[in-house]
Amino acid sequence: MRVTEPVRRLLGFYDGERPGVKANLARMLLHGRPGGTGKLVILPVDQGFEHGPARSFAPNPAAYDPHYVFELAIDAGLSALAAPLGLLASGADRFAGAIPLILKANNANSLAGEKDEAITGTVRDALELGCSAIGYTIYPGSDRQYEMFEEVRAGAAEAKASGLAVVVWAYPRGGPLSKEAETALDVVAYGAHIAALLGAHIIKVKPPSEHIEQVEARAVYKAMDIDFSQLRNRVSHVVQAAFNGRRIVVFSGGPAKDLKSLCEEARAIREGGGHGSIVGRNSFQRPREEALEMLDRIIRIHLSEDAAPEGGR
Ligand code: FBP
Repeated sequence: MRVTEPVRRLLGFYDGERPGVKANLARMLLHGRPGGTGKLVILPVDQGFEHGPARSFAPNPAAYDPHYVFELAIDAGLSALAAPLGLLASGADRFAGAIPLILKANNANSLAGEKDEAITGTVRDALELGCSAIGYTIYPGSDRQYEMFEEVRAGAAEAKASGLAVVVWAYPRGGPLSKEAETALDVVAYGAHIAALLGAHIIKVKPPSEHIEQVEARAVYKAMDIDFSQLRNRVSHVVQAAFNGRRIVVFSGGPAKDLKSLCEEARAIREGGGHGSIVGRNSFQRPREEALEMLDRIIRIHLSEDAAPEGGR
């Protein structure tokens, strides 16, 4: 596919970045059904690591098979598949060239008390697997946040020097942050901004709630009369926090929800200027045909091909 204007514009935001990195960003931005529009729809499958196999795959046992998730991402026409080393390694050869890959290179597990991340993949692994990008989670606010920032800085520097794009899952949690605070608007925007400052090309966040956690931030939102009543306004605010839209921001799907809620969320992401969706559990926990239909709806929304209102299924 030719490099389209929306993709050229996005690549232009990464002033001074290495050509190899830009080529890999373009590879994802030009792939699949969203290809060329400046939007990304990505399948992340690291929940087996993060939450455990049964919690992740028992609702749709076919998804225990890594080849199933490769095929789901390919058949849905997605932009990329993001997963830890072992999962990618099990399909990277058979599906070589069929879908851009993002190596999720650090992982937590829910057997531990405080969530923390171990480095589980290297830049060399990503290159050997033919990945376009490497991805890291950060937990701003956690007791280990500063070490995590240093790990990501080091990993990102090596990735960029090797021509790989860098994706950061910006998930504030731990330390003094309550569950409610993890998705507070000011906290999500703060996490996205930290990810941008750490050098992320693509930033993944959870859709922000109306809650404002920090007292000091609450005063500013009030004084500046920032409208955060609707999800689309909150999405705009987070995109603004990511260098005023100069970094690609995608929003995660979260635990299982109905199609209507997913579509409403995708529409708010589009209206707020978000660059797309990264939907894991809601994709691979549904039976394949239902997942394909759901992903088709989400893609059509991001591509503004969703003229008819949702039927409420
Ligand atoms: P989901 O769409 O399943 O929420 O996937 C997005 C994701 O970021 C995964 O990559 C990750 O495993 C998971 O969310 C983490 O979720 P949580 O923060 O709730 O543990």
